[in-house]
Amino acid sequence: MQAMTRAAALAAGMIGAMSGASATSATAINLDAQDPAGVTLALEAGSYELRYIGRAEGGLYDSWNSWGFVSGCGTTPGDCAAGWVNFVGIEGASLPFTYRWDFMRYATPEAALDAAQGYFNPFTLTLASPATVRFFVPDFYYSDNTGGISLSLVPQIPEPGTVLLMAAGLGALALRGRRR
Ligand SMILES: [Ca+2]
Repeated sequence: MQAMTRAAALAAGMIGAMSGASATSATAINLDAQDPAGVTLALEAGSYELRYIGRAEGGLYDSWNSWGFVSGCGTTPGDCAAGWVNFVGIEGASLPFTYRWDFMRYATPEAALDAAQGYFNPFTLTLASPATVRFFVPDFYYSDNTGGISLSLVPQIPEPGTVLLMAAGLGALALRGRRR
């Protein structure tokens, strides 16, 4: 019984340690919808928290429009024939995903951003090794585009104390396993 309690406490401690990862400085990624190149970042191995940020959060853009106009909107938000989208491409070796988009076309840039923030914020990019990652607006014809996409990228770096605590926890678990 005592062993069970200790194991439970250990597990709780480790979970607490993992969620205690501290956020360091944020990088703003602003993607002009008329620029096919986008933004390329050389990132270290580790986890990064990504968020859609609009103009209200310090970004340059709320969302982008691949047609330069809005048309054919019905009664449901996002069901326009042409409109504002929250589509962003994320390209690199061994990435867990290659884009984010809710597949909708909205009547306003704010509506497309609101939807993206509701669906996706925050999302995590985990790199097993250092990687070059390109963020871009995916399209075929860029000259008719308006707006863009703004993201914030924050590396999730465990504090030194957290790393020690996790190492101690894993060591204790390993010992327990060996004694069985
Ligand atoms: Ca276009």
